[in-house]
Formats: sequence, structure tokens, C-alpha cells
Amino acid sequence: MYKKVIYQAYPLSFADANGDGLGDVRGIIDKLDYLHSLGVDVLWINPIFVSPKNDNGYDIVDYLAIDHVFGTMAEVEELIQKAKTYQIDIMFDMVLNHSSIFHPWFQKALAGDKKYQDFYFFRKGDVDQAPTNWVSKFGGSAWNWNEKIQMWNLALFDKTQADLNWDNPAVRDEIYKIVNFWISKGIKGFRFDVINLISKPKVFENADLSVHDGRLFYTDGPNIHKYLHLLNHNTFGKHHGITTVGEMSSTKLEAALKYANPKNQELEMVFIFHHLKVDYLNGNKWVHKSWDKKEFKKLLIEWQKQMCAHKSHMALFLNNHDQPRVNSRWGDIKNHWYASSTLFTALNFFLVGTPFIYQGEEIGMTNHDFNDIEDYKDVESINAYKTLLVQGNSVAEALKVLAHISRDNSRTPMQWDESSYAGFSKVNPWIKINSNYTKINVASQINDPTSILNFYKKMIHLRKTQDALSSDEIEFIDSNENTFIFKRSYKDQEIMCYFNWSNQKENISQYLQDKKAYKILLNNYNKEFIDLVLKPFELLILERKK
Ligand code: TEU
Repeated sequence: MYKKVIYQAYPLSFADANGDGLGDVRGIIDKLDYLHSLGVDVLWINPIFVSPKNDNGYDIVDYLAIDHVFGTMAEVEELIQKAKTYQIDIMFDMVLNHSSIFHPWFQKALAGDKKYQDFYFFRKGDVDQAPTNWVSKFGGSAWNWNEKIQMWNLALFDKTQADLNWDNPAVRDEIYKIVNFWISKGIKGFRFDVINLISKPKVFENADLSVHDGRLFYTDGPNIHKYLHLLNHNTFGKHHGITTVGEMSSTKLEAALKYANPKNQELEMVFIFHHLKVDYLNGNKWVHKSWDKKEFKKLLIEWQKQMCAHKSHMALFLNNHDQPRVNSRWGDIKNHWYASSTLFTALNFFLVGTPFIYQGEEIGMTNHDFNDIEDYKDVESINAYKTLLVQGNSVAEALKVLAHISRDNSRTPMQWDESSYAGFSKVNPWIKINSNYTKINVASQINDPTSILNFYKKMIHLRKTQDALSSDEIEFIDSNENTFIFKRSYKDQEIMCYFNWSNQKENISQYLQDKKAYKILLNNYNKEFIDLVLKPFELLILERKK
């Protein structure tokens, strides 16, 4: 049974208690009762360790200390303890594929210490010739030149994020110490950042860039299952009740099936992203095409069937800190804001796996309304903007691309109320607040039984109380590209789930012979009677009467 519901808080943008415009741990502590009222079991917090924040904390200088911006170790200990009184486990975000180049390990390497040079992938060479032609996921070469020691180092993301050498047992031992330190502090969950990239190939060779950017060499690498098994056995696998999820960047299905199969003793569940690339033209994130509903449905069904058949556990999400908000991305928030903001999440909630809620989706927060490159803070987006201009796009065209797909779409401050700065802070925050905060905020919804927030509470309650919705039994019903229909069951309970993810009406009467035999469990148009002509972005969850 998959009963857990996990909430993701992006700490920089969740709640600012000390009034510096940046979110902090004290702010999260102040919101524990809100999270408890939602029905959250695990709270995933993006990295809060010491970092220069070139990549908002995914570039870590000290894995065992809390960055002053977020607060103190004592406040983290208080958060863990207080969360426990609400039966909420804290999940930390472990960035173990790379460290910041300002980490002491990397600094010692730069000073010529061979032991620490072997903590990373340093290669001798010529400043004019990188070791391979691999491309960074944030644009440009995946290699960083170090003038002082006349060597390159591998950096698959930002130049200031240096890939760690997991082939070195000394690195693995340091990693185990870090994870065990946080377990000793009472952390009961870990999200492992791009963890399927940690096993690099023995030989680094050039990629055929017409086929791939180097990722086929380092994704799901040769020793990945060995290293995950060792990580499990040396840290969280020695304890009961620690939730683990791996972020599997561009993973292949057969690898994912192994990562999240309990018998392999690697991880509890995995995030995969294929279904979130169906609006990338030819796989290019920065060239948009309208989302391919057929491909989206095909991927969801294929992964669900395979993961269930192999008893592997899937993390279910459509929103996170790296994605634009799905209601804006694939819904119609102008004409169907409520339906768009509830349909996709319900779809996510009622598949097989563990559902994740990303801060703000529970109140229907939308993509930002930035209109100037100065509004953007995300290193990936700013790099992409520069590349788009070099490629000949106008400023307006480049900003249009960013408005659709930039990670900053989901990083604007949480909208708590209609007071200045949306109740997030007492001062102007580090990133612009969406101007719709006066209309979309927690305070305006919390006591409204018809609000998106209370729809989420109903969904979470259903998920926890209806065993058919948390079982691993699912049967997909073939339907047209605008609808997605499946049956969930457990013992003698049968629940039919109907989704119209289009902007037009869809008649689903052919998919339900005897509607008198069913009752409505959930509907986002508040219908009291079963109406088999679904409105735009309508969901209908029906239980067969016993
Ligand atoms: O994300 C890795 C990742 O796959 C995304 O960054 C993706 O590559 C990018 O959004 C392009 O679609 C993880 C973290 O979630 C992300 O915030 C970090 O920036 C990244 O790793 C590096 O640590």
C-alpha cells in the first residue's frame, strides 16, 4: 500500500521568518500546522547546507552545516523534533553527484593535493581542448579549466559544480559519513539529486553530438547499482522507516525498474522525467511544441505497467522546483483555472506510487509573470537566454521561451495571503512575487470548502482512506487522446478514474455502462449526479457501490 503523501518545500521561497527576503527554517517551523492540516506525511526540503547558491543550494561547500541564510543547526533540530509531533518526517535533499568548487575538498585539489584531486575528475590537457565534447546540462562545455593547476575538471551542471569521483572508495566513505550524520540528527528521508549520474565510464570519449550530448556515457553508468546498493547498506538501509527517492535524470526504464525494486536494496522509489519532456521539440527543452497528449498517455501507461509488473515503486509528480507549473503549462488557467489546477494533480494522485505535492500547487499557483531578464535568478534559465540570443532570437522571443519553461516559474515565493509580499516576507524577496498573489493565496482558500486547497485535502483524505487508490492494481481503459481512464481496485473495491485533459467537452458514456451502479467520490465541477459528458479539464472519480 502506498499511503504516504510527500510535500516539497523550496526553502528559499517557502516562508521568511527573519525578514531578510529569503525563506528560512524558522519559516518552515511556523508552517508545520498548515502542512499537518493538509495531511502531509513527509516534508522534502531542497538543500539548506552551506552554499554560495550559484545553483540555489545545489552547489554545496559544507554538507554538515546549515547555511546562515536558512538558520542554525539548533533550528533544524527544532524543526525535526516539532515535525515529529505532527507525525511528519523530514526529508533532506542530498547532492552527492557533485560539490561546489569552493568545497575544501576541491580547494585542496586546486592546491595540488593528489588525494583530493582524486575526489573529482581532473584531466591534464590544453586550455584550448577539453578532454571530451560533452555538453553541460546548463549549456556550454561539461569541463571547467583550472588555470592554476593547468587541468580540466568535469562539471555536468554549472561550472561551479564539480562532479565527485564515486569510483574512489574514499569519496564513498565521506558520503556515507554525511548521510549517517543526518540520520543521527533524526532525518527520516532522503531525496538523492541526479543520483543515477554518479557512476562515470572508465574511458571518457567524445559523443556523436548528432545523437547525444555525452549523457549516454554517464547516465545509469557501469557501477550505478553497486554504488546505490553500497549507499543503502552503509547508511539508510541499516535503519527502519527512512523514505528514499532518487532523482533519475534521463534514466532508462530497465535501470529505473532495478533502482526502485525492494529486492535490490537500492532506493525506495524514483523520479523519472520522460513524461515531462513531451512539449520539448526533438528533445530540446528550449524549443517548445504543444504537449503531445498521446505520447504523455503512452509514457504514463508504459511506466505504470512496467513498474507494477516489477514491483518497483514510482514517485508521482508533475510539479517541482525544476519544472514550470503544470496548470499553466498544459491547462487553461485563463478560462479554467480551478479545473486545470485540480485535474493534473488528481491524475498524479490516483496512479500507482507515492504522490508529491510541490509548494503552491495546492492553491493553484501559476507560472510567474516576469517580463524582463533581470527578473530571472536561475542559472540554467539565464544561460539559456544568452544562448537563445546568440542563436539569433530576439529578446522578446527569448523571454517567451523562458516564460514557458524556466525553472523560476515554480520558484516565486509561496503566496500565503494578500498582504504586501504575499505574507511570505516583510521585505522585498530575493525573487519577484507573482502579481496574482492577491487573488491566489492560502488565506483566501483555507476556509472556503469549494477552494483548490480544500479539494487537495479531499484528495489526500481519499488517497489515505480508499485502499483501491493506494494499492498497486491498475487497469488502463483505451480512450481518445483527450481522455485518460483507468480502474483502480483492491479486494472487492473498484474505483473508476476519468480525466478530460482537454479544453473541450468529452463524452465518456461508452466507458461506463451502468452509471447507477456507481457513486461519485470526487469531481472538480462539484456535480451531484454522474454526468458522462466531461467538461474541460474535468475529473470524475467513481466508486462501484457494493
Ligand atoms: O536537477 C537535475 C536535472 O535533471 C534538472 O536540473 C534538469 O537537468 C534541468 O532542469 C533541465 O531540464 C537536479 C536539481 O533538481 C536541480 O535543481 C539542480 O540544478 C541540478 O540537479 C544540479 O544539482
